[in-house]
Amino acid sequence: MSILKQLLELRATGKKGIAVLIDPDKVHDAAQLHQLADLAVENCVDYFFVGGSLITTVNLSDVIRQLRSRSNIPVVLFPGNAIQIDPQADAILFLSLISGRNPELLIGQHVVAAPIIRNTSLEVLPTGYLLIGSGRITSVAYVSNTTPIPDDKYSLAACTAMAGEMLGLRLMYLDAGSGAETEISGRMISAVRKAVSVPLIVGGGINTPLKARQALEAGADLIVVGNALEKDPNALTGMATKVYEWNEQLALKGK
Ligand code: 1GP
Repeated sequence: MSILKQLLELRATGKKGIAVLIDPDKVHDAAQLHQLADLAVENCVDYFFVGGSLITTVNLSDVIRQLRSRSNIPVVLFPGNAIQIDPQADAILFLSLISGRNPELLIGQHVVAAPIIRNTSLEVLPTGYLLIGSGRITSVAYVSNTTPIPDDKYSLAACTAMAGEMLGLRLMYLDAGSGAETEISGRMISAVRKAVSVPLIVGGGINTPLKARQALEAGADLIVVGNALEKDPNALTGMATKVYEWNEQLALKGK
């Protein structure tokens, strides 16, 4: 089944998913990656997202190869720019940074990337990417040269997502940025959830089981966890358990 179909199924059934974000710059050695991959398998993680706002190393390809050698979890590219394309991955988030007004990240990089992607078998996932303010300037806000939507401007985020859906984007990704001080509030997630029917991905600053649960309750279909695992890979279990419990409860209700 294509990844888009899997995400649409989450949306349609009310089930939830979890993705682990791996920033190649934060990978120090193969052992660290293997540990994370093994934990991801144990915790039934749905996807690996691989990428970063700025990658200064040349190990993207190697990271994907290592993940592949260790698990069957699909690898989805989460690129900060057009050079972060690797044909070994399963899919690519074809991100349009619709919360910003930087033409390079609305269409410019896409023009560069399109012919390269066309020559691969990567599944293309057209995704509206919305950066939400989180207290301090994150790397992604700085590198993308865009102003995040203020965290209390619910209607602005909702209308942005709505416009993205009308433009044909198939997924929405609400992101506070990696390592955000504050995760996206439940009120913000639910405002966007009500505004669009496409699957909703939420990430940035989710680092405890409680925050994971709150994002799910507010309407995230898929949560993304990265920074917390760079500090403590075992933190994955508590957050993945919330996703598992949600899906179990849903299955019980259906019986
Ligand atoms: C960042 O949404 C991802 O783009 C994940 O954020 O690294 O803070 O978990 P964290």
